[in-house]
This record gives sequence, structure tokens and C-alpha cells, in this order.
Amino acid sequence: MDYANIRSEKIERVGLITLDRPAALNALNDALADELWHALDGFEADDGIGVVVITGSEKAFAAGADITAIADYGYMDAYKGDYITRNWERVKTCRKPVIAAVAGYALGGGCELAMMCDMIFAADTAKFGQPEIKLGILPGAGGTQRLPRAIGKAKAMDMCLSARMMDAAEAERTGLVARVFPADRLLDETLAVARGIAAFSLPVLMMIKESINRAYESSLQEGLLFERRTFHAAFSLADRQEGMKAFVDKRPADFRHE
Ligand code: DAK
Repeated sequence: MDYANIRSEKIERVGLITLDRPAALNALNDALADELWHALDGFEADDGIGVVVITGSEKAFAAGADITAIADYGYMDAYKGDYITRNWERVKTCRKPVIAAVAGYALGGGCELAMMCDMIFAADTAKFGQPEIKLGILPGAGGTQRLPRAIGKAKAMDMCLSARMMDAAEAERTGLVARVFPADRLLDETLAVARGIAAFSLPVLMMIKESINRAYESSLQEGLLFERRTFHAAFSLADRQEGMKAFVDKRPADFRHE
């Protein structure tokens, strides 16, 4: 597939996807969503990839859904066309870790896309917001659900009701963002972290991701049981033997992702 709205590349064991619609501040339309889906499918199927990074430009991660594309939508266009659900949410089902590297605007669907990722690294220029209220709609790709889980009810209400933006420092303080870097270092720093993570055992990374996500979907007891069973399963891995043997031998582990 030739991409017109994203760029996709492999950097060692990291799959890097760059949203690339600069004229519209990476506003998310169907074509971009289809390409993102395709690129994620490819990285998911590729044993040589351990982590995916999604980034945008210096000015915008993504300024939201493409408003010009949906301005004339009626209910039936959205409902029958299964708008958002049809092609936006592949990142949510990705089993490998996905990091959003956000500089500039992450608004509306852009903020929601970043929140679908497993963690967000931000440039000190990043601005997060759910300004849909200004357009006469509400967040529709998870904003009202993921934002309160990330930053609590009070701040989520404030952002969604008032349409105000949150800067990188506040986003880190409130837990929306995992790390903040100077804007000119964002991608290098993110890729360095991603490379480090990707060197660990892929099946264990996937188990950790699945276990942490369980914390949002189950009671503490059920989550702990899931974690324990998964932990037991990890003892079947060659990588588990290698990791412990390497520690005993006082050498770096050489994980084979099996
Ligand atoms: N859509 C389309 N074009 C956009 C855009 C967007 N979201 N954001 C920016 N652009 C375009 C601008 O129109 C402009 O194009 P030209 O005039 O040059 O042709 C170009 O990008 C540069 O933007 P500005 O000239 O406005 O740049 P500024 O630096 O002055 O301002 C800004 C940057 C990000 C503050 C401003 O562009 C802005 O406020 N943009 C809109 C942000 C926004 O409202 N985002 C939320 C979009 S609504 C649904 C589920 C989810 C959603 C919808 C439905 N269902 C389940 C049904 C999601 C909705 C949203 O995300």
C-alpha cells in the first residue's frame, strides 16, 4: 500500500509511524485512518518489531478529526458508516506496546488517538485538549472515558466542558503523559526508550501490556489472578531462562522473543 497521509519505517525493532498531513495539522480523515490501520497491521505481524511509535509533526500530533470531511455528516452517515469504529481503533487492539510521541497540538480525535496508545511521551510544546464542545459535539473516540481514567474526573470535566488546552507540564503532573522532553529531542529520546523496550522479550512485553490493561476491565481480585496466571506462564519461556541465566552469569541477556 502506498501511503499518502502517513510515513512508516522500521528502525531496528521499532516501527515508526509519522502522521503526515501537514496542510491540515494532521487532521484525521478516513484515508489516514485506513493507512494507519494498514501500517499497524504490518508491524503487528512482523516478528522483527517489538514496539510501535506514533508521532506527528513539530506543530501537531493531530488537530483532531478532519472537520471539513465531517461537516456535512448526518446521523446515518456516522451510524451506518460506523464512523470511528470502522477504522480508527486498530491502535487499541494492537498487542505490542505502542508509544505516542506528541509535539504541538493533540486535540479532539488527536488527543483520543494518543490516549489509545499505551503511553504518551510529550515535547514541552505539546498541548492536549478535547475542544469538541466548540463544534457542537462531544468527544466520540474515547475522550470522555479515557481522560477521566488518566487524569481524574475534575480535570476531565474541566477539559471537555470548557475546551481548554492542557500543556505538557500539566499533562505530566496529572498523569496523562509519562515523560516530557525538549521539543528538539522528543523523537530521539522516544526512539531510544522504544529501542530499549523492544530489546526485552516480546512475549513478556505483551503479557505486561495485557495485564496492565486488565486493571481497567476487572476487579482487583480478578486482575491479580490474571497477573498470577500470566506470571506462571512466563516460566515456560526460553527468554525467562535466558534472563535469569544471564543475571547469574553476570552478562547482558540475549532475548530471542520466544
Ligand atoms: N480539521 C480540518 N482542518 C484542520 C483542523 C481539523 N481538525 N485543524 C486545523 N486544520 C487546518 C486549518 O483549517 C488550516 O487550513 P487552511 O486554512 O490553511 O487550509 C490549517 O489546518 C492550519 O490551521 P490554522 O490556520 O487554524 O492553524 P493555527 O495555528 O492558527 O491554529 C489550531 C491551530 C489547532 C488551534 C486550530 O487549527 C484549531 O482549532 N483546529 C481545530 C481543532 C479542533 O477543533 N479539533 C477537534 C476536532 S473535532 C465522532 C468521534 C470523534 C470525533 C468526531 C465524531 N463520532 C463517533 C461521530 C472527533 C472530533 C474531533 O476531533
